[in-house]
Amino acid sequence: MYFERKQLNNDELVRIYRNLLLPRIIEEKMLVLLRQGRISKWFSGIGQEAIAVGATLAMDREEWVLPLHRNLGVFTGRGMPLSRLFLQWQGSSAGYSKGRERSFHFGSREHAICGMISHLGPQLGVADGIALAYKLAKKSRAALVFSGEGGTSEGDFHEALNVASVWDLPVIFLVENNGYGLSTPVSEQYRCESIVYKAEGYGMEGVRIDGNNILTVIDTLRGVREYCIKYQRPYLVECMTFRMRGHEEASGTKYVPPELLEDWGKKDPIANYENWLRGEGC
Ligand SMILES: Cc1ncc(C[n+]2csc(CCOP(=O)(O)OP(=O)(O)O)c2C)c(N)n1
Ligand SMILES: [Mg+2]
Repeated sequence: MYFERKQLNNDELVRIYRNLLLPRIIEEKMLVLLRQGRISKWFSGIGQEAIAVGATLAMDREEWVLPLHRNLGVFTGRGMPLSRLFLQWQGSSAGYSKGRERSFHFGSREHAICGMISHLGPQLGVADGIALAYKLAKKSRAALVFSGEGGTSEGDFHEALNVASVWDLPVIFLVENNGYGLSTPVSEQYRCESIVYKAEGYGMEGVRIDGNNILTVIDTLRGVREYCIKYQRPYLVECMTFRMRGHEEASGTKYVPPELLEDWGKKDPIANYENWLRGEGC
């Protein structure tokens, strides 16, 4: 994996590393709590952390982000207190959704995070609405919304891209392409070579990047954000990665060819960045 530090100094590189590591450490704790029966469900983002963390770091702190079920790095990236996050996952009334749910279906106005509902797709249109509000108020802001590659087969995805393009909305559609939507591999999900082509179909710019390279994600999203604000246009970013664990912890990975897990294991976003940082003397 090739890292380019560009204008980043050592302190900034280390700050990025801490941000990248935090969701991994939390997840490792959650997997223990799950086996102890202290939480009931967990969607793992292990191996995909560079996307949520990098994209969140690239946005302005006040800009709305609309994450999904694997994007713990958005919540930690916005500095949500860990005590309340842990209460949330344990279904406590002191959690963000007041004990009504124990997973990732929650947000926080204070942190400009718009919580998802369980259905895949609706938040894409909500992001259009947020971007429209920014545009009407002439604010130099963009909205960032996540989708899995599976979610791009939903009707909502196509409607949201089309409206964003026709109405010139400053919204970033970030597609996390992790190879599987539940047990459905990409080859059975769609037949275009890249999801960027779906953006082109709606007259929108797009780019495919290595989603496991934290510096690539940050640099790309910073540039894309500036583009969306300056030109008042939407943009699609397809981040290539892999789902290293089951869809959720109860479902396993029996249907995933082991060699894929082995290959992608070598592309781990944290191990690779850490090795590079050591070489840089950070
Ligand atoms: C409209 C809708 N259909 C099906 C589901 C059930 N479901 C939840 S997550 C998921 C897989 C989504 O795959 P993808 O979009 O690739 O995201 P990933 O889980 O890989 O991050 C499915 C089928 C749902 N929540 N909503
Ligand atoms: Mg997927």
